[in-house]
Amino acid sequence: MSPPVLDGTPQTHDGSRITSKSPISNVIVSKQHLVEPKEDFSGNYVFAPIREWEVSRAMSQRYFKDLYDRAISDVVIVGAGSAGLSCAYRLATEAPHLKVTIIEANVAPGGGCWLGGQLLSAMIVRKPAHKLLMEIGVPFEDEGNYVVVKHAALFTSTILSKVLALDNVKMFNATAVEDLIVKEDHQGKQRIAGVVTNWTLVSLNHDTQSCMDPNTITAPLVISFTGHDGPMGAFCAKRLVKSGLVPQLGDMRCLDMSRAEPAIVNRTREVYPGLIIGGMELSELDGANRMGPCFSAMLASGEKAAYTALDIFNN
Ligand code: 48N
Repeated sequence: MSPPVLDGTPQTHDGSRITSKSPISNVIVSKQHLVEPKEDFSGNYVFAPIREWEVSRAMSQRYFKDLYDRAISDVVIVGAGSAGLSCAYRLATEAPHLKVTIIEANVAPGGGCWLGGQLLSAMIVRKPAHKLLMEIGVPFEDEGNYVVVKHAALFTSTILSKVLALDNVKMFNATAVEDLIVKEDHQGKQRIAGVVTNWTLVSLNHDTQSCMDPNTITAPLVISFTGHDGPMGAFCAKRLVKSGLVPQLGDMRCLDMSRAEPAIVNRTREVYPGLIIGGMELSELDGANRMGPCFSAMLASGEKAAYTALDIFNN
């Protein structure tokens, strides 16, 4: 066996060089020489060998295949907070044939649901919204009219793991929707037909660098849950107003937990042809009250939006 090449040239496991001209079979050779890794924690822990370019290719091959594949999606969900994730779970499980693509601006999906109110950890969910917790297996304390999840992150990490495990869901986090695609349908009526995207760090720096043009994802239906605060809160609602597609924002009203929660769930709807808005973003569009540290309406609004989308696709 020739000595390992130390000049950084990629090589197969048995030391022969790999160059960009190497036949793919050379690369596959390295897989056939799998080292049996030893889990010896006494100081002889051995990993199976890997090359840097294998890691790079393994990541980029999958990411760009997903980006290519999801350039045409069936549904784009904007925002992976509690409402967006509840919608993604319900829609993607009810309709496994639909290509559901989630666009989340933060590196960490979850929105405001990693904690309860005022950075306290417990999460309150009023019945009957707690049924989703039971379905996805989130334990809670039953307090009669409501339940308490001991840590909001337990809900968010659980639903995130369920959503990301679904074959028909792809999520692009650290990616922002920075505009909507608008098309005329066959009757000459305008409708939303997809989203305009960029990596979030680019979207937040358009005034530091010019001409960082965006990408697009085409879809017959967009469902937006971009929340009411944060750097891009209520994004799609504001975009509708700025582009003259709806007259004005209603602006979120003061806190009234009892009134706010049913209002947001019952009014989650297709606010413009091709665009459903739910969660706290809807409070900004409609002028609904806020509910504060109660997540019941987020879960139920997400599910309502999913069923609304299914009705649209089935009619
Ligand atoms: O958690 P949020 O902010 O939004 P919701 O509607 O899922 O849940 C709202 C809830 O957390 C509350 O605000 C509670 C109930 N409080 C009520 C009250 O009275 O204060 O998640 C929105 C997500 C975030 O992860 C953002 O990063 C993301 O949307 N986002 C975007 N993602 C992509 N492109 C964008 N333009 C964009 N804007 C926001």
